[in-house]
Amino acid sequence: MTQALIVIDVQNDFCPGGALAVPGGDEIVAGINAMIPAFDAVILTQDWHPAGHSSFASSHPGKGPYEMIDMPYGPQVLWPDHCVQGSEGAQFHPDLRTDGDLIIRKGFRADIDSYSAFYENDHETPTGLEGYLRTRGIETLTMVGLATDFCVHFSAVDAARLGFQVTVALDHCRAIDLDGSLAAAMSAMTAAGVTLE
Ligand code: VGL
Ligand code: ZN
Repeated sequence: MTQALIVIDVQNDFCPGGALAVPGGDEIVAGINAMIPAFDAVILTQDWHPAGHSSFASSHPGKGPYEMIDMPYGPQVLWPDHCVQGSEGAQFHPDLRTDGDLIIRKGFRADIDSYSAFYENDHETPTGLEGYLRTRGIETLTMVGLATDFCVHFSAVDAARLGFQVTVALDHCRAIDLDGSLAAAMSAMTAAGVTLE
């Protein structure tokens, strides 16, 4: 059985001092590095937005970070500017092992956000990760990274719906926890058949 570790968005902007810092985001780096040798494949994702991205509050006059707006594809949280392509904030945490097999970048289209590693937030535009995993014969995924309630959550639910066997290693994740988003994410992952450990 080919087992893959999917390391979600362990980037400077999601760590303390970053633009969209997740509390304790940097605490998971050493543990993730230690997991890597046990896997047949290691895939990292990188949030990778153009300047002026539609998920940034700064792109919507009169709106502030963490407010909601309606996008053509549904409701969207507005974020501080983060993970701008090529910026220091978009780089992986400097201590993270990045010698994995594939780095998949997401959120690069100006008009649509992408939390999931599999589909953009319209839930229908694929990133290509499914095809990569299937053509390598990978059926079992362990997910770790940032943030538990956004990109890890949507990646895990999409992967389970696509038929992968998915475990989220919660000790190796940290959450934003906005208005109950962590509890909602845990319920959604459980309902989708994701193993939480
Ligand atoms: C993320 C908010 C905006 C994440 C990415 O990686 O969870 N959250 N962009
Ligand atoms: Zn983002």
